[in-house]
Amino acid sequence: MKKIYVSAQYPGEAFERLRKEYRVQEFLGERLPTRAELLEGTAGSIAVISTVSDKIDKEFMDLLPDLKIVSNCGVGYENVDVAYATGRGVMVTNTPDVLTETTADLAWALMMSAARRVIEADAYVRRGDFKCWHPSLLLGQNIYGKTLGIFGMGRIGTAAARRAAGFGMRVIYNNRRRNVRAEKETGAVYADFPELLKESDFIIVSSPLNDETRGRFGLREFRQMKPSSIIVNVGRGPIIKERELAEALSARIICGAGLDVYESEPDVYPELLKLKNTVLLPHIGSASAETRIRMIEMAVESVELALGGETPKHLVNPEVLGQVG
Ligand code: 8YV
Repeated sequence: MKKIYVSAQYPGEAFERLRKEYRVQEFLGERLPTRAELLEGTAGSIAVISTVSDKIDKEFMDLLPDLKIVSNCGVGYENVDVAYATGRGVMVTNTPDVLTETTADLAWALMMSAARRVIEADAYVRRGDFKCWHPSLLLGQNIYGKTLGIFGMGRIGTAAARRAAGFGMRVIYNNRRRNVRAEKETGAVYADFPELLKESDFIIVSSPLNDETRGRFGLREFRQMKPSSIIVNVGRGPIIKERELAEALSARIICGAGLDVYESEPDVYPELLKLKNTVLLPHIGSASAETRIRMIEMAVESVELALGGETPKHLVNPEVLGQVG
């Protein structure tokens, strides 16, 4: 039987159908494979279901002469050398849409937790410090009626913007290009980058990582933001310079931050861990049970289609089709 390698353990029954025709080798357990384990485990595979933590580069692909598809279980795929895959005739797919609303929910959870100091307040109660209510206790700031700035108005940014209607917020956004459909759907108004920084009370970063977005937020940008502002990142860690964010937060250049992603995961810049005005999560944007199951089902479907000689729905390198025999 031909081999399909899956680099993580997933909930649900997504592999049952595949097992009838292929040998499915999963990396089981609560961690991901090391580089050596990955290169060894994938040997002989014709398809790999990867996570965004697996580096799928030239070295990886050169070890797999029969590889037909890399089905990346995540919407982001910056971990895959797509150009090299295309040259090698390897299809690359991702799992968009199914995780959009789940990730937008988490952006809001981060924003609300940071604005209303939810994590600090929870710790306060658990420590046994709640002895007496006081009018100055743990004062946060309103979300209702404020200005939300979205950096990266793709699917997740649009879903986050849509939620703002219930909070009477004005929404502005910055994106590589105007997104007229999102404007119609959410009432968001395009702003240039300096305007986004200056006007927003909350900024949600939901863009992919690329040459234009890498390191886009640093001290220079934080200095242009309101001292009361809060920044949330559910996109990719390297869009924000973590060391400079920690500096801006401790000097109160901005008020707070909510991060789900980090510059060099799973490491977190140590100064951030010491700050009270940050909410730090371990990359759980799409981590609801329902969504994780839908993601892996979508990743499996791509493998089935590709190996069955059909075009997978979420092919990120359609140019490869001319080369696949
Ligand atoms: C995933 C993500 O949890 O989809 C993405 O790009 O960052 C997350 O939703 C994770 O990447 C799984 O591979």
